[in-house]
Amino acid sequence: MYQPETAPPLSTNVHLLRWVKKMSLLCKPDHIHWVDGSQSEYERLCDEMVGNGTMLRLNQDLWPGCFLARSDSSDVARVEDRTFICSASKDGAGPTNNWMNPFEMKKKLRSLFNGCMKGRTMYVLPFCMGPLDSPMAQIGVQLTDSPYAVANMRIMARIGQPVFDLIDRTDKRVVPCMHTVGAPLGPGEKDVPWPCNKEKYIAHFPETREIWSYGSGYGGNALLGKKCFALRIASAMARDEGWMAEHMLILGVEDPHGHKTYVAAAFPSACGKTNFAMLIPPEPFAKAGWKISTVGDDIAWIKPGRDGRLHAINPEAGFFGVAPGTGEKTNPNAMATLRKNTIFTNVALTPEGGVWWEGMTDEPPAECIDWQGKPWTPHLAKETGAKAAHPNARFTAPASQCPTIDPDWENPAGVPISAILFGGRRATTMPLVSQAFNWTNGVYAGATMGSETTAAAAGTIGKVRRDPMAMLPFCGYNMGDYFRHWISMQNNLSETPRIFSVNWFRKDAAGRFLWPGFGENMRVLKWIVERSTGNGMSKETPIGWMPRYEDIDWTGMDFPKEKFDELQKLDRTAWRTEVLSHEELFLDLHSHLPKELIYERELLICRM
Ligand code: SAT
Ligand code: MN
Repeated sequence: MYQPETAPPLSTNVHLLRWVKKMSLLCKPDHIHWVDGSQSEYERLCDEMVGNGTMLRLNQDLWPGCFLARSDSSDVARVEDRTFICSASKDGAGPTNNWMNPFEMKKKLRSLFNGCMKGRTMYVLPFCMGPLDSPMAQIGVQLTDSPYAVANMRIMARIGQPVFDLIDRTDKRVVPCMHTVGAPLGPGEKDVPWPCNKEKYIAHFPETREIWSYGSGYGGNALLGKKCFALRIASAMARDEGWMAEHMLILGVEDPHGHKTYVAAAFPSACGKTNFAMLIPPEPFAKAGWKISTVGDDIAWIKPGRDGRLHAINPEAGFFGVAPGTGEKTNPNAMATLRKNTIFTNVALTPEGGVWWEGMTDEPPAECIDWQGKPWTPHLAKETGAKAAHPNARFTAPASQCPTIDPDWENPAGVPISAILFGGRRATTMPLVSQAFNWTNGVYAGATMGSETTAAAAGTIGKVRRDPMAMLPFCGYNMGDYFRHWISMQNNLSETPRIFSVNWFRKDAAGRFLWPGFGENMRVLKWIVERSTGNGMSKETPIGWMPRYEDIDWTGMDFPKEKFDELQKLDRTAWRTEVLSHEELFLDLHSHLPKELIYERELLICRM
């Protein structure tokens, strides 16, 4: 008779106990471990992973509490073509999602999960998205055979005994999350450092609020609280309950009078959300008293408050940031955040037992071990183009370690949002900044957002695709209904945030970036805050309100007007193509598209 070895459960909830029993009979792990979330448990898990080669302990004098994990070279990013929204009807998932009939998918998964944890430990990992005491928080329990996922989730979410207690004490609904790397071990079989399976399924059941993930141990495929729960499942919950789950950072802007304005911004994966959330104002701004604080860098849950405004929490407790490109010059706050207690994945290892990645320092180390464990030198890089770190290499670091973390980042009521930004990575067409005429016009801007693809997802890089609200890979239901939900949010508000489009990535004819970005984005942010609080100047254009040259604070920066004009230029030929590609998205979504957006498009064409 199959009988896993198990310590006493840490919860008394009968539904939970029954489910864990049922799932263990399916997955057949050798052991069951109830995760208490303690430091000693974390250390034991890390020791075990160091023991079997999943992680390396970094030089503890240089990188206290830090580890390096190297994934299998086939398991390095989210797999969008293996991600499924299994709603009852195909129409419910809509044309932008992969769909499979939920019964068929369950059947498939039940056969894949049968015995999938043999020779391994099944961790019962309770997690809370959002501060434990927040009415906006949501609970999940992830059953996983990946200790790496458990360790990362401990940084990314509130986990362990306090969450079991919450489950026992309240009747809050729990989202069941099944996860396996899909690599059972035969008796006596030796494990590999990064077990995973060629076959992958990241399946979501929005009606029954379930997640099943098979075959991958990486990032959003495996840390199920993040994209799977906090975006795909939560977006469906939010639609039903009148709130919003968005792929947005949240930051605070404090002006020299001490007045604080909170801004949420949607950018696709690997387009600089973390850098923007931790922005350091240019010297003259800092001197004058402008301060930026960080609430979150990836996900925002937003809800109308009793005051008729939108309030947002960050459901996460850590940052799962892109390492390459992060350095003292580009993001010193992120560098300070990841100095200790951080798990690095797929970065390079230096001879002193530290980490390195492209863009961390100007000078690469003379030699290091690359993300796949092979020797790497700058010379080799020059000859073969080999990267020391994988382009989607990540750091998992506690948000509490961020020097600019906002004092209200764990406020259970969230922070009030005054402005929403939509931004893509676009070499052409899109200006540095413009403001939508009103809420519906802003929803149109977000809905038609485009961006060049990045290494955050497996597949082609650098191709412009429509990525509505940066939610294309993360919306758990029909995108047309999602737009309708956005428009209807206005009905429950007495004051809507102002909506802006930004693009830090426009290039000139020679392919050079027109805008330096990073700290200088503060100048754009200042204009945005002024516009949102009612006293900023601008001019009207066919695509929205735009700052004139003199409306931007150029103190301490030599940026000629001609260059600004090029950056803000409305190229009519390019916009013609742009509007046609809006049409393509709209054709795909036609049966669910709100009328408002069709009218917005007509108006835009008339203005052009
Ligand atoms: O791997 S994740 O999905 O968590 C990161 C991202 O793509 O934004
Ligand atoms: Mn993201």
